[in-house]
Amino acid sequence: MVTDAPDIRTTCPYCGVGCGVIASRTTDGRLEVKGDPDHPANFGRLCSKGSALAETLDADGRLLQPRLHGRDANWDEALDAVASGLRAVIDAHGPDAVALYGSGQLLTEDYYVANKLMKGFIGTANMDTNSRLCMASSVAGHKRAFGSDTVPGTYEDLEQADLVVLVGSNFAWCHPVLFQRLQAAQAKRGTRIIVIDPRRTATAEAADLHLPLRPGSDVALFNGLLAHLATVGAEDTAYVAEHVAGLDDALAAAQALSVYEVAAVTGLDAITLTRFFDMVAATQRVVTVYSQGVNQSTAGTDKVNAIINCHLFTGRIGKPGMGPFSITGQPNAMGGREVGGLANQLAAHMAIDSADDRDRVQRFWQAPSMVSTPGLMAVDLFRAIDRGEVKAVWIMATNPAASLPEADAVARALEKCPLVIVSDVTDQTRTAKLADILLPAAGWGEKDGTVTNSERRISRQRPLLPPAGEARADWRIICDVARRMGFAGFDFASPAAIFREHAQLSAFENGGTRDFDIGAYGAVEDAAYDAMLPFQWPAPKDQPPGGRFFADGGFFTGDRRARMVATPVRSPVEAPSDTWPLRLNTGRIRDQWHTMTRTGQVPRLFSHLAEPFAELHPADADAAGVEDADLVTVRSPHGQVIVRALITDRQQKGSVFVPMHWTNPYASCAHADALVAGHVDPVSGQPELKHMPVAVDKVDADWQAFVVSASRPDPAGAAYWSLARAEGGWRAEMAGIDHAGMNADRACALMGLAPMPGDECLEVGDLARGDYRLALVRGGRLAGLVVAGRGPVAAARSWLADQLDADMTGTQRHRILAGRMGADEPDRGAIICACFQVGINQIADAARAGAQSVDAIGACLNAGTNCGSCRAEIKRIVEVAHVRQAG
Ligand SMILES: Nc1nc2c(c(=O)[nH]1)N[C@H]1C(S)=C(S)[C@@H](COP(=O)(O)OP(=O)(O)OC[C@H]3O[C@@H](n4cnc5c(=O)[nH]c(N)nc54)[C@H](O)[C@@H]3O)O[C@H]1N2
Ligand SMILES: Nc1nc2c(c(=O)[nH]1)N[C@H]1C(S)=C(S)[C@@H](COP(=O)(O)OP(=O)(O)OC[C@H]3O[C@@H](n4cnc5c(=O)[nH]c(N)nc54)[C@H](O)[C@@H]3O)O[C@H]1N2
Ligand code: SF4
Ligand SMILES: [Mo]
Repeated sequence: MVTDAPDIRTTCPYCGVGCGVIASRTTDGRLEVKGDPDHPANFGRLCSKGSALAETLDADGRLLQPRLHGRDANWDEALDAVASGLRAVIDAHGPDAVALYGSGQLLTEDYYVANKLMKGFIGTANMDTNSRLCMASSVAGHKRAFGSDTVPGTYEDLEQADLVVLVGSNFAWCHPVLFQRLQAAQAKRGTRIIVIDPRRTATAEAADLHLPLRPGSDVALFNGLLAHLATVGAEDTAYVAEHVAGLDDALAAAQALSVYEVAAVTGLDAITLTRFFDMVAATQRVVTVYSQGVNQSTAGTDKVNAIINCHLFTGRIGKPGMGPFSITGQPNAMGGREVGGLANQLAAHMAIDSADDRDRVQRFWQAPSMVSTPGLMAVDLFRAIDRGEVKAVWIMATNPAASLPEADAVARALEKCPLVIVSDVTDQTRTAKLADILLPAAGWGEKDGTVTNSERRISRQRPLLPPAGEARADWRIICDVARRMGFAGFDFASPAAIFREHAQLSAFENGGTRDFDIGAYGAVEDAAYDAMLPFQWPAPKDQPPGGRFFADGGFFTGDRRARMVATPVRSPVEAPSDTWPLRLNTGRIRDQWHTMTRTGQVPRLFSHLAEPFAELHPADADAAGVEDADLVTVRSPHGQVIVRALITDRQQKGSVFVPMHWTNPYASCAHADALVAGHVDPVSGQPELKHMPVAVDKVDADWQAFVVSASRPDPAGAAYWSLARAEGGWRAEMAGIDHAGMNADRACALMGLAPMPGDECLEVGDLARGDYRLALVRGGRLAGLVVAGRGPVAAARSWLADQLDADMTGTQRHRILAGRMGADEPDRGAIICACFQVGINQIADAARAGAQSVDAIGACLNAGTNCGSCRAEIKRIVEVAHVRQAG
């Protein structure tokens, strides 16, 4: 029941789609969220993560007070400590001995003042951000091609295209609402979809054509495409003649390989290649969407330019349904680029290496110590910390000890660093645990400001609640520190005041020379800022906002022409060898967000995948002597993880995929980035996070257990563990190499439950004989359960996880102890639809009973009818069920 308290319109804090959210209050005081039907990014839709936002608001583990060297402190002490700590390092070692490492999860206003403080006042460009791991190659590719970091197109292009090519993008899981818009267009206008990804992802399942290319071989593929486009005469000669330079060199590089050589490099057969080439050549309205399979590579910038080359050559850019489209990851990756958050940017799309730009920004800011050279990029920055050259670092809204390559070395560098300041909403992250000074930041639902999505649309994030505890907005913390350091220019009364200055700078001496201009908002009043509707840039004063770029040229280079760039074929830096035979691919799963600090609070977001895994091809598993559900180590020279083997033919031979999400609060040893080397793209500085050679070996555990508990399980003594939330408590997987056996005391300890008088401990079996179960019954209800065995535990996990607090007085106790439901309670199997908690077995049963399509499944089970994130998987389950039936 919703009260008549006014609804608040805000923006989802997860991916770069930037969906509008409406929050309302129920009569019992809870907040509820739904998609905003009027927001032009989502028109009312939300994905599984967005739909669960309300459940993340009272997260435990919230950091509620500043902390100095492990003790609680008040804000005055903390801010003084930050200001005097930074000042002392600057005085003794100069400004380049301090650094700030930010995030695409900061709001534009936070980001703007952080960048201003570092680059104009402290006087160092050692301000980088996690966008270095995310968008840097796209930024560099845009700048090489367009002279500016411009995304030419809009989301509508996906709906107006006849062919959408998704390169290195698991769109169905990572940009689910945009994927739904694309699928709706597919149904309506027959848009064809091509997916270029080494893995057969949920996105690939929904495609007309999937190209499972060899990891890292995209440049060869797009060079091959360019050569083909030239051969068949697909050049837009007028566009190229008027607006493009560099054709000859780019074409010569592209023609260096024959189609057979392209086939050999990419591992694709010539027929598939030709089909791809022909589809692109024959279609005018083509959008090429690309993401981390492109950016996170030592050839990332070349991959971006190889893609853009094809669009420039055919003039397919900036027109309805056409263009290259770099899709952003974080909610404000684009805003961070606008304010110049990267170490090689200045502000408002101006460049550090331009004397004119430096002069302009200096005059605008009245800056006392303007930077003159680029600063250290993320990977180098943490190496400089390790060498002791950077002695103070302020980390905001990111978890580098988990998300940077060579993560264990990053953690060691932070341990050594004399002054580590961390602003976060939680104290649970690996990075927060290494902080000298911890600053509690206001989180989503408390913060106030703006974000910019992938299509350059600026939307408001509005507060729904007061900040938890003593938490404060990041912009305010930064300005307070700046003032304490004696800097003028940080007397902002509100985010609106910062936004005005940001907008004024974008228009300052611009006159159409820079793409980023939101001068129309330079004098926006507080009330108008509060009420601001989503708008797209450019939004210069007195001109209509938004739209596309470059249909008629007008590039931001000296001669206003775009550049086609010669992109020679290179391989990933490290090649697999006998010692390290498999390529590690890393990335995302559908229902978790990065290091899980927020999505990890929500039980249903664990129902799809609850444990860290390594996805292996059957042949590679065989070679390593690994069976499905075995525990395995994945090792590289930099570190190791222990995860569950998942053997599927979706994985290509020679590759293994490990998700990036599981960090220490949720798993004993699963940091994917502990394995990855810090090789970076020579142009963009973005690390190669997807191609690391590794080895996989089986772990011989003495025992394994599946645990459900009303308390947080305590895995002390387990060599492996992973935790997940369940309704009313927790679920966990554990394994041990000790031979201590299992008894009621130990099982209760694993559940994190101390038996109390009146508790009943129901025990069955004996681990020595291979199978042990214990249920702890409190007040007649299930309080905890351990199902243990010698190998991987077979149990109906989703069902058991739902039995916490179940009545244990009747037949249920036998079923629970057996680890299986009765015939009258069908096993849903692994949950596919997180919104309605519909499992794989239910979907397959319905398909066998006649439901032929995703919509038919929706009609009988509701699955896939809310957020739609699972529709691609439902389609696959329906197909497999029908094939099995036919066979
Ligand atoms: N559910 C969820 N959604 C998210 C996020 C999240 O944490 N969870 N994070 C957000 C963020 S910050 C980002 S940056 C985006 C990332 O969104 P995506 O880029 O779509 O996600 P990833 O899983 O990192 O990688 C995409 C794909 O690249 C493929 N790939 C690997 N190597 C290559 C290669 O050499 N060539 C090609 N063509 N493909 C390759 C991988 O197999 C993978 O399927 O997602 C955003 N959305
Ligand atoms: N191996 C591998 N590594 C990767 C990737 C990969 O694909 N593979 N992807 C890379 C990419 S694309 C990205 S974007 C990064 C993401 O990596 P991170 O940025 O490290 O991941 P998050 O878990 O999102 O970290 C955000 C932190 O900010 C906190 N936070 C949330 N809101 C606020 C706020 O308002 N203020 C403050 N101060 N803090 C807040 C959260 O609690 C959390 O601790 O990972 C990169 N690392
Ligand atoms: S697609 Fe999902 S995660 Fe991305 S902005 Fe929309 S609701 Fe949020
Ligand atoms: Mo990202």
